[in-house]
Amino acid sequence: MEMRKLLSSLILLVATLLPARALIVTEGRVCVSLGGQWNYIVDPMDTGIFKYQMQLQKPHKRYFADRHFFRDKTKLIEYDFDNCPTLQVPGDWNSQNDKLYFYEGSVWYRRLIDFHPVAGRRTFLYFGAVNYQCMVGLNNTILGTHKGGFTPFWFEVTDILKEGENALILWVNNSRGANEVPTLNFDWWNYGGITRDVLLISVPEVFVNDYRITFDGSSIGVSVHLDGGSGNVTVELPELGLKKKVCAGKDGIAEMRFKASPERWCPEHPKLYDISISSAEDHIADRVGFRTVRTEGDKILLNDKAVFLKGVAVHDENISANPGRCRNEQDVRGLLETAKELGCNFLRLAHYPHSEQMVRLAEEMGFLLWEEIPCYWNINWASEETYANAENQLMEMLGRDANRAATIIWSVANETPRTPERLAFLGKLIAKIRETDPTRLVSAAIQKAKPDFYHPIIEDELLDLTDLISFNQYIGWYDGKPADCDSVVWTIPAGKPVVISEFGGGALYGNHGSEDEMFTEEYLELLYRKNIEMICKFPGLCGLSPWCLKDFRSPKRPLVGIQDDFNRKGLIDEQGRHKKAFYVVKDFYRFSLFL
Ligand code: GCB
Repeated sequence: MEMRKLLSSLILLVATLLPARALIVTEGRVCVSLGGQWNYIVDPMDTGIFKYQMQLQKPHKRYFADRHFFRDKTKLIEYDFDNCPTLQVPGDWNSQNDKLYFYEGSVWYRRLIDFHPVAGRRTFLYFGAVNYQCMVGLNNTILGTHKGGFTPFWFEVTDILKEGENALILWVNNSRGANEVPTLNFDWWNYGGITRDVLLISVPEVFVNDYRITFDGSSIGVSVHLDGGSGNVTVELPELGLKKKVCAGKDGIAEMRFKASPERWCPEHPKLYDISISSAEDHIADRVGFRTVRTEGDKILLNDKAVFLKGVAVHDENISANPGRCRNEQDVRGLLETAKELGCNFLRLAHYPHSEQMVRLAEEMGFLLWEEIPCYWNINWASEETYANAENQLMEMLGRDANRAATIIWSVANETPRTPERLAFLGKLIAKIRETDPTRLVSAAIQKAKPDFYHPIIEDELLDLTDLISFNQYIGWYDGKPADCDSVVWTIPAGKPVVISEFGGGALYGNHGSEDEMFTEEYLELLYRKNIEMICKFPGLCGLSPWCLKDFRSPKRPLVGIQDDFNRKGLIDEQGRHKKAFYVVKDFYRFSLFL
């Protein structure tokens, strides 16, 4: 079998064996961050994988075998981690070394860990995200592999870590692939590397690894999962005066329900309560909000009241804070503060799962969230492997953010073609969400049907399966001129809430000129005025997320002097400077003009 295929089936196998449960990272966890400077080796020819005759060898034995092996026993004399440069982890490689700006391929990372085992404790190695796929080795053992660049995964390493020095080695590869999720073609920077936190988590033999909390309007349900055994579990919500002790069954699950009428979480009042969960030896704590969300006809009801989603779409990139992917809370805070200034109560976290820090901080600051996986444009709908990968990414996102009140929408796809294969694929993902999490709304950003320009039609079988009618449209940019917004007549299905998941255009900050000239701030300002006027007439309109908050890097945008590798559809530029269009949206949100 061809080497890539073998590697990819190995990766898939491990991915499907990952536990369905999340490993919740929250207060009370004893964590050591492995962040910092990691040695790295760029390996564009995958020398660590192939023998010189390109046959598959036992995966990466030489590379996972510590520096001593490296130095003394291999012929790979060129590959010496000890004298290699370093990269900051978390952090993508493209923004840390000019030579890696466009790099898509393999990089080896090594981090030496000084470890002292404690009797009776288990240790997990946790990765917030690694883009796109990786193989992880500790000392001489391959722990496993992971695919999908935006969701967390972990390995138990209790029996592998040893007293003293340990070598953690990762093979990370961000090559795009036709069968991958996302696929070959997408409009954002393919930042590679260990982009989110790496943690060593220490827990007792039997520990609380996951819990799920739900609220139905009159009672709170809590399901706790113990790993490693069973025993009593105590859940307490002190501010609500609630406390219960339940014995977990053999499966480690303890379920309980509390009658309660907590203050509701909502954007104007993002109230969070402390929750504490204890077992005989373990204790974790978290902050949780309580709200209900559902649709009724063409309304979205948050806590039984109609809500209008004043949104904006955001990428996980804040170049004025830090080049490349956001690395920490500081980086995402900047994005959220700008969205607040814009007057938003809603964010579309595009086009892949953002960091847990983003989701948690957004919740504290009172944003409703749309979260999505990168089934973007035209992935391989017919492939079972591609499906398994997409479902795995979906489940990892759902697991990580299951307890976030802010998240009200799971979205499965963006601008995908209307084919039977794609309908079957996305239909299956939607069924999986309904089965795993019936408490939230399901959506997908669709496209208008290829129409007569003046009579766009929203028509897609997928809309029978989603809770919202969400679509992207670019009248005034890819389609016609801003003034055309006055004359197009839309046909949009009735009966469900309509959320415009994208509209917008490009402008270079500071590029002033006539309203007719593309890429000027004046053109974009007019485009926004006209689009908002048009959109506000859509029956059933419940919200919008203009594309997008901030100019973002994209290799698809080379126009010299204007784009220079940035998609210029931000309301602010990459330095944070506000374009005129920002104020159009801000006024619209503040005064609810046209609504
Ligand atoms: C879209 C995509 C988005 C692109 C945007 C654009 O429809 O969903 O990812 O970045 O258009 O700028 O063309």
